Order: sequence, then structure tokens, then C-alpha cells
Amino acid sequence: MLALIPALNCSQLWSLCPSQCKPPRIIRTRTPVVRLEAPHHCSTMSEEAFVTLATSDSYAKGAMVLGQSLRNHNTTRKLVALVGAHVTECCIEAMKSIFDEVSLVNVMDSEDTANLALMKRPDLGVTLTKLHCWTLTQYSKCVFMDADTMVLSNIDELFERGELSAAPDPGWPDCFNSGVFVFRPSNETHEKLLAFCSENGSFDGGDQGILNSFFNTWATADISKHLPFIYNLSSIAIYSYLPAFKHYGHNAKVVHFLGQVKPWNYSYDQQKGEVKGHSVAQQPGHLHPDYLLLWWQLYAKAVAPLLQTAYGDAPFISGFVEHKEHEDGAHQASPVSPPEPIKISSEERKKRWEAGRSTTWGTTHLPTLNANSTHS
Ligand SMILES: [Mn+2]
Repeated sequence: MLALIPALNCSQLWSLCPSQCKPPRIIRTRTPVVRLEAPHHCSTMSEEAFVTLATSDSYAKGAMVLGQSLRNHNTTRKLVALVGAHVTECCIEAMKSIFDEVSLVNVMDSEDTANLALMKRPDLGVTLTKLHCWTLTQYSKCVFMDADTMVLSNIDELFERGELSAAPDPGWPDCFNSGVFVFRPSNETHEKLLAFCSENGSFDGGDQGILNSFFNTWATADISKHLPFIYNLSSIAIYSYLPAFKHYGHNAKVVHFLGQVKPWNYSYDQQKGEVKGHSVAQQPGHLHPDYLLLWWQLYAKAVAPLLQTAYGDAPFISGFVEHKEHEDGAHQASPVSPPEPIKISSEERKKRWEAGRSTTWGTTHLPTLNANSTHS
């Protein structure tokens, strides 16, 4: 029955109901038969969507893993990807297999306000692309998710929240993190956001700064707009408060690969099922190895084959390790090899601390996740 709902409109669904759905006992009562939940559901379901954004082919990989993770957990909502002008045709082709709608955003040839904002602040190009999600007015409500997020369970309940709902940012919890947020598409809001952009810019140079300044009562006005942290769990938080992660981490519903190093910056050995961190050995990793492995397993199983088909004979960066006959077996102790920790000067450590980063990767023992929370 659930699988049918998106394909039926209300009257079709109702037409099925009188003979099949109502147990006779309910008909005899005075209470409304299906408590209005069914019509409410079927009228909103097709009008709500998860939205993500890819500004490059690398982020497109992330977007596809995210989209596939939502599909794997049986979302009933539409999946929409906004893509910037730098994403290649083949990538867009592959994305169409996962997303209901892939929409090319070119802020330069759209609204006057956007052009004005860009002329004043050329650095805000990517940000304006993200704000474009407010123009998706064919949907009544949306959940925006960064392409560097991945869901671990169904999160359709987020559509019960109002605009603007988001989880606290681990670096400054009176700000929300803009990697996951609930919003209501509106051209009017979009125009206001663009005008706000061109007048005020962004205090952090990105969309998070603008959105926090614009929705500036988030911290205090309405607790229902504070999403629990498990809807936007960042690796940075894991390392900065490990006991809390040990205690609550198994409830996580969305992981956010926050920071400079993204899952697609690693590589993956398909034969061994191992993530290789050597390509980014210059930086200590911030990503939980179990989540990182989960990302790559999803990518290898569901995304890479789509890219392979889309690219055909043309070369593309799969991220997979080429296998050689004689491998150096030096790093095979753990099932997942994090990037090798490097020696850090105290000066550098101070800099990293100020940037809100952990430097203790090599010595911190992370709890492993239980099997339930890592199922694919
Ligand atoms: Mn992000």
C-alpha cells in the first residue's frame, strides 16, 4: 500500500478506501473514519522534496550517495538535485537515475537581484546557487541537505517541522548548521534573501552566515525549530565530545562530513573493502572510519556503476584503487586505515585548535558503531 501512495492522487486513494481499507468496526463509530491523516498525507507527499546541491563532479558523487541513502531508507518524498554550471553532462546523466529532478542553476542568467548581489559580492557565487533552492515553488516544503551528508535511517519526519528548522552548529551552537535545514520554497523569500546578501554579505563568507543573519531568531524564538543534533552529526563533534558520541552516537540519523577533507578525497580498495587515506596523508582525518566506509560501500555499490554507464569509454575518476600484483602489505592491521597522523608543530596545533579542529586523531580510540546503525 505504501508503495502505491505516491502514484495515486487523493480521490484515487479514497476510491480504494470504502471497500478495502475500513474495518467494519470503525464504520460503526462516530469518530471520523481515517482521522483525516490519509488525505493530509496524500495531498502533501508529492509536494515535498529533499533537495541537494552539486557544484562540481566531486560534489555530484556526494549528492548521489546522499540520494541513494535516502532511497535505501524508503523516503516517500521527491529527490531534487540542483547542479552548478561546472558539473559535466555525464555526471548529470548519472544523477538522473537517482533524483526525480536534476535542475541546472545558472544564477548569472536569472534574476536581476541575483546579478546585483553577484556584482557586489563575486565571492558569493556558490552561496547564491544554494539559495536558489527557495525558488522550487512546485514543492510546499523541502529539506535541504548538503552533498557531504548521508542518512542512516528514514528522516521523513523532518517534514513536520516549519521553516527554518535546523540543528545547532558544533562550532557555535547559537548558530544553526546549514548542512541540513527545513524550508518553505517562496519566490518572495528568495528575493529577500538575495537583497539581504547584496546589502550585508556573509559574516563567514558562505550560506551559513547569511542564513543565520536572515533567520536571526532561530536561537531563541521557537524550540521546535531546533532539530536534534542526530539529524546533522558532524565528525568534528565526535572528536570534541567523545563521551557524548559514545552515549548518543548510535541514534544518529544523518552524518555530515564537515571540514575540508571529504569522503571522495579518499580512495577505496574494492577487493579488500578498505578506505585508503594515503592521498590526503598531509592532513589528519576528521571523519569517523565507520561512516567513511559506509559512504564508500554505498558509492561502490550504487553510484559508481551509474557513472560507469554514463561515461562509457570516456575516462573518469572513480576513486577506486588500481590493483597491482605485489602490494606493500605494511598497512593492513586495521580493517579501515585512517589517513596517517603526521607530526604537528605546536604552532600548527594552535592554529588547528583555533580553526576548531581536532589534532588527536592518532591517539583517540573511537568507539566502533554497532551493526544496526551501519546497515546499508
Ligand atoms: Mn557540508
